[in-house]
Amino acid sequence: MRLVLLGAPGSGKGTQATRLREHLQVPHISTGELLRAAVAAGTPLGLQAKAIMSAGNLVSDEIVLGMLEERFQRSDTVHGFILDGYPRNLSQANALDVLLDRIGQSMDLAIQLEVDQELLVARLAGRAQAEGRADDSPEAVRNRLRVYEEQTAPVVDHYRTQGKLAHLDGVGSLDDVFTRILEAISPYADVG
Ligand code: B4P
Repeated sequence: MRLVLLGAPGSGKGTQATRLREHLQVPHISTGELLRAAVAAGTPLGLQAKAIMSAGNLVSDEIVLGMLEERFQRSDTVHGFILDGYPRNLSQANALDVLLDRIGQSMDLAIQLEVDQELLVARLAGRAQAEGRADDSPEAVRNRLRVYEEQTAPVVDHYRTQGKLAHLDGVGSLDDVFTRILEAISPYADVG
């Protein structure tokens, strides 16, 4: 099945996508991870993205779409995928629809994980201590939450309008949230 995970930074997208990958046996495609890999490898794209990401801003639509198109060319995506961190704005949502249409596919479901702001900040502060990610500093987190509200929140309506949105409570244990996601995707279990 073809799934998009939506939610603010710290809402659990990456965390739950890792579990879903095992369950659905389809690849987990995280644009954040693809970008962090480019930064770590010091590629020209990575050098361009590094400062933008550290400040908590969005990398340009062209760069991210190019990366995604390249990833979709790999044969492991034919039976589906879990997209995490993309689309981040309406222009990316429209570009994704066009891209999928071109390869004869369409999204099955978008899952939105809802978590209140105070808890998001606490989760990201915890990760800052554990992993030291540059964009988990208090200042970058504040900016990422603002960017989410301004640019990414409208993407939720894009999928709601298409009748493809499942809005879920993202608060609770990892197992609780995972169970809610499994319930939401169960009608699509046979989608190849
Ligand atoms: P991402 O990598 O997408 O980072 P994120 O929004 O922080 O989400 P992530 O998946 O990592 O965290 P999660 O909520 O699972 O993006 C990073 C940056 O890359 C962006 O700011 C941007 O610069 C760039 N970028 C990425 N995609 C882009 C795009 N399409 N266009 C332009 N730029 C793009 O987890 C967070 C923490 O919460 C973890 O520590 C986890 O353990 C904890 N947690 C999760 N679930 C929990 C639960 N139920 N209870 C308690 N803790 C929980």
